[in-house]
Amino acid sequence: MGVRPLLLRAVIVGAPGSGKGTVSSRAVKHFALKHLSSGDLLREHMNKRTEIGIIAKTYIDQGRLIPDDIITQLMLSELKTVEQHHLLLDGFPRTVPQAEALEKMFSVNTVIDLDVPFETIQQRLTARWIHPASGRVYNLEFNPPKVPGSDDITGEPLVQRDDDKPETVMKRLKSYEAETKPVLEYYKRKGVLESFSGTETNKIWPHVHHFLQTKLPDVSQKEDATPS
Ligand code: G5P
Ligand code: MG
Repeated sequence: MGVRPLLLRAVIVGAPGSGKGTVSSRAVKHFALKHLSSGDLLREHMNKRTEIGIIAKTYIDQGRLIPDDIITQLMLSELKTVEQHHLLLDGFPRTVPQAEALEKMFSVNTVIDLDVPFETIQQRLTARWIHPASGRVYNLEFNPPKVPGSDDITGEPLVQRDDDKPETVMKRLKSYEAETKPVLEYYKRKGVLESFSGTETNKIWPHVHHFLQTKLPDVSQKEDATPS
């Protein structure tokens, strides 16, 4: 048997609205990795009104986490289809039991923690618009669509997420404190946690880019690490 190359098993962690999706979409433009977002996957199920989607909606609309067994089963079965690739997981794991279940499948070797103050986040989420089919994310101030209300690539209408209402955002932030902060401790003890602090993704991204370059070659044609 030959020696298997080390596959990147990365997780991006951060409070709701900290920029996980934005940073991930930049990372996939520069590095040959698969991005898997638990939130995007759940929203896909909700749009298709699958059994999981119907259950998920009752939790997401209240700003609560989906029960560990449901989300773990969903994500682990999805991960089996992309096992051979370098991976960037976004939004999973979000509790210590989820992290422990993931570790039974493979060992996470890189954790990118986006440390953004809560006040900054609350402002951002009310200005967020998304293209549901692709998961593309816009922000009216930060990265507005070229045509107001329309997706840049398909021209389809953009929508706001139901869970971006101010009272639901507060609940999501509380759940992050209580349930996801311990995941950071878990990965810190494992020695794989790298934290990036700041209030602007454009300032955080070059550091994340530099860090990822120590793990994988940049396969983009671009000279710099600025967003496109
Ligand atoms: P999600 O979908 O994983 P969250 O709450 O973790 O949801 P969210 O809201 O998707 O995370 P993000 O990906 O961290 O945020 O941030 P983003 O979308 O990139 O950026 C947020 C906004 O800010 C965008 O409009 C962006 O354009 C803008 N922005 C970015 N950078 C800047 C900047 O520098 N300046 C400005 N002005 N704007 C900026 O999960 C949703 C729900 O699914 C369930 C839970 O109920 C969860 O609440 N769920 C799970 N439940 C249990 N276990 C799991 N593992 C689960 N995963 C999902
Ligand atoms: Mg996201």
